[in-house]
Amino acid sequence: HAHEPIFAIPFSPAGYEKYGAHVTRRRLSQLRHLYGDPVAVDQILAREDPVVYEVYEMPYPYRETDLLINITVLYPGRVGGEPYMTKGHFHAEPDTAEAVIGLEGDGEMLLQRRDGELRKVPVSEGTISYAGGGWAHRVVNTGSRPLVFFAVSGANIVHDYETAERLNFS
Ligand code: M6P
Ligand code: ZN
Repeated sequence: HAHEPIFAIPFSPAGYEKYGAHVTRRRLSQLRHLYGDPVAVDQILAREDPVVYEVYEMPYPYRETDLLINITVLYPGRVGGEPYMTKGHFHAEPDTAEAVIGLEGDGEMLLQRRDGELRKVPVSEGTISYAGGGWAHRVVNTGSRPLVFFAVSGANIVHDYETAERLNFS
């Protein structure tokens, strides 16, 4: 059955890429609303449009009973006083959990519930962090090296960026 994938690939962005991963590159110009200092954003964009993070994902026709597995490389950098971060999202419909395993580097996952409650857990080489359903999650690179992490969730998720953007992990 073509829709029931079996594979074993190296546990790294390069391994994913070698086996045909789809790579999504997020540049600062697409992420400017995440940062509190618009002048700092414009100063950087006047020179260059840096890649802030890349998500490597195997291009399967996922069914909702599959597992979504991706590797993200979140580069080190700052915008004003704030470190590079992912957009962050809720899993809507249904609220599925996600586990994140740190492979390289140092950072944190910010979690926020719809009622506003905010938490923070480490995402570093050798940690496994777990976001139960109902917690929006954003990863922040607090270190000076790329933060590389593996994430796994049910493939039934729908990314809700709007609600997370409204609450903004603040
Ligand atoms: C993690 C997971 C992925 C997500 C990625 C980038 O790897 O949560 O599902 O795609 O981070 O984060 P975002 O989708 O919020 O930009
Ligand atoms: Zn997620």
